[in-house]
Amino acid sequence: TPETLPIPEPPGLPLLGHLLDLSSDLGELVELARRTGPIMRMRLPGQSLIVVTGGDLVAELSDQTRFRKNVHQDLEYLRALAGDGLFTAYGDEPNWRKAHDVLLPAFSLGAMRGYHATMLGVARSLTASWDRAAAAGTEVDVAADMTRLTFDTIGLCGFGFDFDSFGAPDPHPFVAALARALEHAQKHSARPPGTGLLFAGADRAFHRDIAYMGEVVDEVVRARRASGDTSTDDLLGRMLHTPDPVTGEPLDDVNIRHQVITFLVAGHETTSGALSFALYHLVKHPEALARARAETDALWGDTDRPDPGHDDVGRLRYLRQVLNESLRLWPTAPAYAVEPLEDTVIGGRHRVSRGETLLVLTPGLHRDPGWGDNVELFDPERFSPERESERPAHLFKPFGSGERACIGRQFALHEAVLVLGLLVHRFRFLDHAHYRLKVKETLTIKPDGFTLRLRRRTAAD
Ligand code: MNH
Repeated sequence: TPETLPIPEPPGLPLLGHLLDLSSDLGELVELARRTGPIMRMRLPGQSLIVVTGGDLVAELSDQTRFRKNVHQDLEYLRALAGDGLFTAYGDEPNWRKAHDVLLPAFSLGAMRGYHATMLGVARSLTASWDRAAAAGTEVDVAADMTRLTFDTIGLCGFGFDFDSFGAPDPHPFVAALARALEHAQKHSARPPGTGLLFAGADRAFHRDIAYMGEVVDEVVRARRASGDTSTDDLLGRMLHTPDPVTGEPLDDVNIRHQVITFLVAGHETTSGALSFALYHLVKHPEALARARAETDALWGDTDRPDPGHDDVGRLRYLRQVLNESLRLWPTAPAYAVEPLEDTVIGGRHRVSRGETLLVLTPGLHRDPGWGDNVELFDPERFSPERESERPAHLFKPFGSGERACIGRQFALHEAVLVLGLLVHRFRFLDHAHYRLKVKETLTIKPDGFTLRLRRRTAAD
């Protein structure tokens, strides 16, 4: 057996262990990892977890013959909401494989052709709303509007359901219930031990919200069944009418409810945050913005109402680099966890046990020295084709890893690049408040309080 060394552990408190570190600010946790090393052990009341940020270690953890996704305590808690849906399913739960096989074709690169027109329609609701803000001289709350956009997009592309977030002043009650439930789940993970009773009221509200969301989803499913529509063009149609190749059966109704909620959760916050951070970086880096804008001008000239086709999105290469670089610095789902299939040694010297949580903290990984010296610098050139081919594998994991990686990746990228293209082509962004980045953490991250004023571009600028 090789010599093994204990995993470094930052100083913690006697009873709370590292609870305060883990529930504090993400930037501080990344900084703690930077000081402590590529791997560190954190202790929580009743459990411990290992935080990994080193590129070599993450490459090792990406070996699916030795590691698989770990459903840790926070994900476990989300199962109240998303059950055995794709994101929260255990590795050996039969419904994971079944739903994965049924849904994977709906997320292939080719499938984006089918969603493009719907995505464009929602993007136009956003630009119309921003046109009004530009004309009135009012500011827009970037993250709030990106959330309206991504929610409506996944609602329509996934289930033919229109939340109409740009039409109504208040969010749809479903959106409000979901936001409350996610906030509750987030707070839950930071509760000190033994304080459960204090939260009884909040727990009841959480379960009320979940019950309400279940009813809304069940009604959408009932309406689709009653309509006699058996097409498989959207996610719901696929789930209702595609037999699983192995069992020959479609997904059951409870599982479909869990999947719909999963897609609504997973499909909007992360993409909305990614769009918001990308706009933030563009606003703060005029040379990158100019280059992105030139790229859209080359495609769409100075037409007032460009009509981007599906293939145009693939041509916005620089904007795609901007988005990647933005996801490097601020990966909006900032961690994923794996567990060893058997007791093993990692990095040639640290013993880890079967089933133990190994949390990959991606903002830390994305600052590994393998990225070069200036890891804090926003530089979309890191994602130019030449530089990408030189980079070691496994240093960039905004979408997780392996078979449990993000199924919605192409969907998110198509939607985000399309929208960024339309926005930089149409508007000048005025950083009226000299915004200083403040990251808001829910289960995902986004820029907090980022507002812009807008001006429509004219043919001359
Ligand atoms: Mn997504 C899993 C990040 C957009 C649906 N997503 C993951 C994981 C990460 C992630 C990281 C892996 C989590 C884990 O290992 O525990 N997702 C993102 C980011 C964006 C994103 C950064 C946008 C940018 N995701 C989307 C969109 C959808 C979606 C859009 C749906 C339309 N994601 C999922 C689902 C899973 C997932 C479903 C779980 C997949 C599985 O385990 O089979």
